[in-house]
Amino acid sequence: MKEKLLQIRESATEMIEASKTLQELEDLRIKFLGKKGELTEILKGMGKLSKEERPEMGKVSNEVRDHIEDVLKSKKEVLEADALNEKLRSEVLDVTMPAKPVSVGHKHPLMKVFDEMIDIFIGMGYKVAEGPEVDTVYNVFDALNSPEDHPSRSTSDTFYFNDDVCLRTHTSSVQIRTMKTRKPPIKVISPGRCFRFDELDATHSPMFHQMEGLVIDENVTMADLKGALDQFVKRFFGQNIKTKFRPHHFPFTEPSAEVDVSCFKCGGVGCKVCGGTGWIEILGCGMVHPNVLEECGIDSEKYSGFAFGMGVDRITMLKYEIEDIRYLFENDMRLIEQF
Ligand code: 2U9
Repeated sequence: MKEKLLQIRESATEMIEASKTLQELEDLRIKFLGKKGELTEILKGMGKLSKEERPEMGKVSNEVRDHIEDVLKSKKEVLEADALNEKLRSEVLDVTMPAKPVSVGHKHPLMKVFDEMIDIFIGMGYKVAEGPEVDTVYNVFDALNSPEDHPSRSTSDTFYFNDDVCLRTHTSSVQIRTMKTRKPPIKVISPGRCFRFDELDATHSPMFHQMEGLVIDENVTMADLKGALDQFVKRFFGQNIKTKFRPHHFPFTEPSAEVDVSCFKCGGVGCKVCGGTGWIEILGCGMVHPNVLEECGIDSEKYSGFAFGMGVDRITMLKYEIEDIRYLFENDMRLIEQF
């Protein structure tokens, strides 16, 4: 029995020393010290020994078990230390390595133009007014002095939810809401999305973007309107840009005008951007119609005002020479990243 114990001690020591992983070590612990382990099996035979042999064999078997446990423990410490060193080596972080580029994204050209316009008008003392894209027919048409039979009211031009509610066709509805909730002086711009029943093609989209402005105070004149818009144009397109006011008609303004700017691409000589005319139509404007003032509870004898409106998609396409409005809505990064 003693020879067997010593033979187990030797083979266990060899196999433990040769083990490479913690699992191998655990398997060897079970092989030798487990319930059905080789040492445990030997110890089960102790009962067959004579009374004289038992103390000696018991001492030897305890020494063998203690030795195997010691060898297992120290080997386990070695393997754990190796595993930790390997983990630390594999996870080493070289802080001098260049950082992975983080793609930050890119502002859409429409939003760049909106931000530029808003900055200019805020710099001129305007506040930004916002309102719902779904609004009442009253706010979109009636309060703006729009005749009942005006073509813009037809279902072929406007998206209706019912007879009284539609998608706004301009942000003028926001100006109406502002005039009904604030007392003059009023000096606001209303940027936002608008909707018209148009077929999508290179120059039309059922959803488009507008920037409107409204100034209401005492003694506001057409000179104030011309001065304000000339300043906006010079700050947006360049100080050398000229403006031309052409008489026009809108139901909500009287007198009304359309404003052309000298071509910012060719300086007025004539090119593809301005269609060879040297001038580009940019916006519409006029003095707020007295009916609109009165409809909003503003005394048209005491107050006057001007308003203007421009299509931001069109201006963005002109500024960046984008030939098809649909490019603005496809979110193709090859376009967006160019500006
Ligand atoms: C109120 C009173 C008057 C806003 C105005 C225009 C002229 C104009 C168009 C430009 C291109 C719409 O996007 S577009 O198709 N707009 O020409 N808009 S005056 O007049 C107002 C607005 C609100 C209370």
